[in-house]
Amino acid sequence: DADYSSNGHAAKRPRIEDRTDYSRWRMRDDESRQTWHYLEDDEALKEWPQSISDKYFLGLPLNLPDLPPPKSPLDAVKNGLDFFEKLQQPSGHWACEYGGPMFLLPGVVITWYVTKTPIPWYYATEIKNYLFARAHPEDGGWGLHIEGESSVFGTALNYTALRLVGVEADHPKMVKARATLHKLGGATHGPHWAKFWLALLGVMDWDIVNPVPPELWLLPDWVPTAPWKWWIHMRQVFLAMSYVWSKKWQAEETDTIRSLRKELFVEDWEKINWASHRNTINPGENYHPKTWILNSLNWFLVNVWNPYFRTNALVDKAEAWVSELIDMEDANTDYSDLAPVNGVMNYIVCYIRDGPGSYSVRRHHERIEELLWVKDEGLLVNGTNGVQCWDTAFAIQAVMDAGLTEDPRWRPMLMKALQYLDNQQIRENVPDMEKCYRHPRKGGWAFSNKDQGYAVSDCVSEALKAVIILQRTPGFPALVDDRRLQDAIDTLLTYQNTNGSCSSYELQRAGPWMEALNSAEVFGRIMVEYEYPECTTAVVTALSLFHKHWPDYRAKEIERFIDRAVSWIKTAQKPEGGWYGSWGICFTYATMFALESLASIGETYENSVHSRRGCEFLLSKQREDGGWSESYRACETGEYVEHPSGSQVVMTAWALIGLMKAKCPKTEAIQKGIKLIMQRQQPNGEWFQEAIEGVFNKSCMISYPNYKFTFTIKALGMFAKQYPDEKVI
Ligand code: LAN
Repeated sequence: DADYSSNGHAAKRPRIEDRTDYSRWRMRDDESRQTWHYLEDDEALKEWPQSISDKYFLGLPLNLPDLPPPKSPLDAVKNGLDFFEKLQQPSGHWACEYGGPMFLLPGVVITWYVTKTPIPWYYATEIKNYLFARAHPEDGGWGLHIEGESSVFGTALNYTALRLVGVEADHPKMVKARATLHKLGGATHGPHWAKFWLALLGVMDWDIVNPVPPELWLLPDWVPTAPWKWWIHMRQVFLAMSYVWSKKWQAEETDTIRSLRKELFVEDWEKINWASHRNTINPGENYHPKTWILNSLNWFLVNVWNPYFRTNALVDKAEAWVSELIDMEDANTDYSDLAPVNGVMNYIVCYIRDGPGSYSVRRHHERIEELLWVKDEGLLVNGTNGVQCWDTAFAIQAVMDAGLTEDPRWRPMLMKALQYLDNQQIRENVPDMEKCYRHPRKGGWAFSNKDQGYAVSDCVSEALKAVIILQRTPGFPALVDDRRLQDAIDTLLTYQNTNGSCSSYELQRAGPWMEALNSAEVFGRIMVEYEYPECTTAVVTALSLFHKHWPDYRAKEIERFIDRAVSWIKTAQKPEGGWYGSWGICFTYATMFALESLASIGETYENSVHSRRGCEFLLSKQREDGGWSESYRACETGEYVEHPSGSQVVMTAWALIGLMKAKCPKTEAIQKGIKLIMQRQQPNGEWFQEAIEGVFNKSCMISYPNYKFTFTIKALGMFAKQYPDEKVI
């Protein structure tokens, strides 16, 4: 084979077909570890039939009967639940695709390639199909996320991924993508992370990569810029990246790599002055330009530090400490790691350090399987190892909001969901948590599952609410006992920043000035924890609910926490009346939460200016057809922007929930929105996927496919409860 190098490169180019046989794919739910399997053997097909949810994820026909047409919002809720129930997994959680970002799949493919991991033909085939399906319809390139414009980051990396899985350079779609890449300046115009991946692959020289010195981890903890104070995603990515950068490690050269050197650049590869392109970037994707401070620091590192001060002894010491922190991250997550970026980079570190065949490499390999997702368009890489605890908590709460938790019809589904959350509670803090700078997590829940094991303020809160709601419903056992609920509260109480707000994984450890060191170029607000109305509200409502049922446990602290948190929410309101959202798009999402926070202390439309202004803001954005449709652009610009494709059910549900929480008296407006959600429901109870719902780091969008069930059902259910006499058909 042409791609076998002289000494036998194992990453032999996989066979690549038109498509796989979709009736052969299955998703296994092993206590919420989700892996996709392609059954090539006909016997296995019989033993392991495709489930309805498999078919749904794959876009195969479900042939479900039509349900009785809803006569009221509550009927619509029941039809919705009827469908959604079918997607529940054996372990009790809900699964889904978690795509959107377009820089994760190339990371996985490059990691497989440089570690000489064979890529099965059915992966290769469906990766090709996914990337072709997601190429920009006009220019054939790829952007930062599925709805974004083509960029060098997206195009250079996804083009590379396609070549590594075996697509030929002269394929018409590749020719088109290459033309777009060249028009954008070629791979030299990519951001830092693109340069890192391509240097690792040996398509670029390491001189083009701005420094990622592991020595930074040797700074004493009191230094204001010490990496332990960074947002956890940044510091974990930086950690693994710094090890690889320090080693200047490169993959073994192959024909494909040699060929990529000709394909990805506008200039002659041999003539490129790599160092001169360290700061070159396509202006269209320079979302957060590097500051003069960072540029000066980089200059200093390259010209003074590296040649004169970076002694071998120092490098060894830094690499050893970084390596130890990586081991702690791997151990604390059993190699799942925080997210797919540091996950694959830790994999590479283990490969370089421990060698092929080592336990760490094999375990990383297994864990990567949990990131892959197969859908009608092909195979993609999810943003996390799932959305299990998060979606399950919202599913339970939606049933509660509709007043259906006591209905025996939904008991088996809810029981399984409760058992799932019971199994997934994190029971202990990580060992040596101070040493590896981890926040307390005992009693908490992660966004995905316990294996990953990172408690997040709002994930703990939403799961805790769901558990309390069910355990206080007649007919449900108290699986999570009081002590464990108190553990969750103890952890939640550690999440308040000095100004009363809550962040995501940790407290704010440094101020936003740290953004001066943001070297990623394509993301904003990544260097430290910020204050989030979404997370703050989740914690407030969880504490209130707990306090109602256990009024004696740490009562004073809980009351003070809530007080300070809601005061902060008020200060975060924008002059237009809305709140900026960091994890969902955008003002609609955060305003829903903020209005709920206010309502939790009795502040609603009638008695609070904040609540009223929030409602008026939402009402001013309602469209003719009764729906809402904010665009992801709002996250980038900080201004409300309409989505060109019209009203969206998820966003409409968010706005309605906010209005109903605030007891907004404009019933007609609410009714109109409810009507839109009902009209969009299909005869089998489902809603179709519309525009992307979620966001992170201001510029990158991410899909939450289950929101079209959980939030629509919640909105309809709340309406049914608040206006029991309104029919709306
Ligand atoms: C997530 C997903 C969940 C999300 C919520 C719980 C919804 C939020 O309220 C708090 C933050 C959190 C946990 C979150 C943080 C950033 C994540 C992990 C993601 C958006 C999913 C993917 C993203 C991660 C950073 C992707 C990797 C990219 C890097 C820039 C490192």
